Amino acid sequence: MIERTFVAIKPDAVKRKLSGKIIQRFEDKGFEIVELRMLLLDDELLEQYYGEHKGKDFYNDLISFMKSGRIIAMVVEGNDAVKNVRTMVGATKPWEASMGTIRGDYGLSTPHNVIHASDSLESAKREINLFFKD
Ligand code: DGI
Repeated sequence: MIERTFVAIKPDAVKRKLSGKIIQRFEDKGFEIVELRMLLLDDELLEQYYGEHKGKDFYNDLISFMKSGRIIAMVVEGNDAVKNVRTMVGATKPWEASMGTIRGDYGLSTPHNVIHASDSLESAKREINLFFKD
């Protein structure tokens, strides 16, 4: 089924100039980038985005990392996009992510895990609304 999912290239990857390569991987796989914007996140947006992790020991680290530079927010469309994009992204902890996945190939530590992708169709809808309200 054709779906849309939300993807964010995180500040570490933007700073390391990996954005082009990452976008290329989605296009090479056959996905369509249907929305794209570069932005600096503020506390209000981050609280809505990562609110589910509030109170966890890594939360403050995660928030300051996500504010440390610009991100690239994208809507990616294609066959079973939520599941297939998560497979391309790999495990949350990049040292556990398989080689050949984006985190496996480009990441080494948390919170610097290169990329975010929605984990369900409901999260995708919520995150797309959050980042592409207009
Ligand atoms: O959907 P994911 O990004 O794979 O994972 P998530 O939604 O559970 O967590 C969001 C981000 O929070 C994740 O990309 C990195 C960070 N995080 C999650 N679990 C841990 C973590 N950071 C640390 N340091 N330790 C964790 O256990």
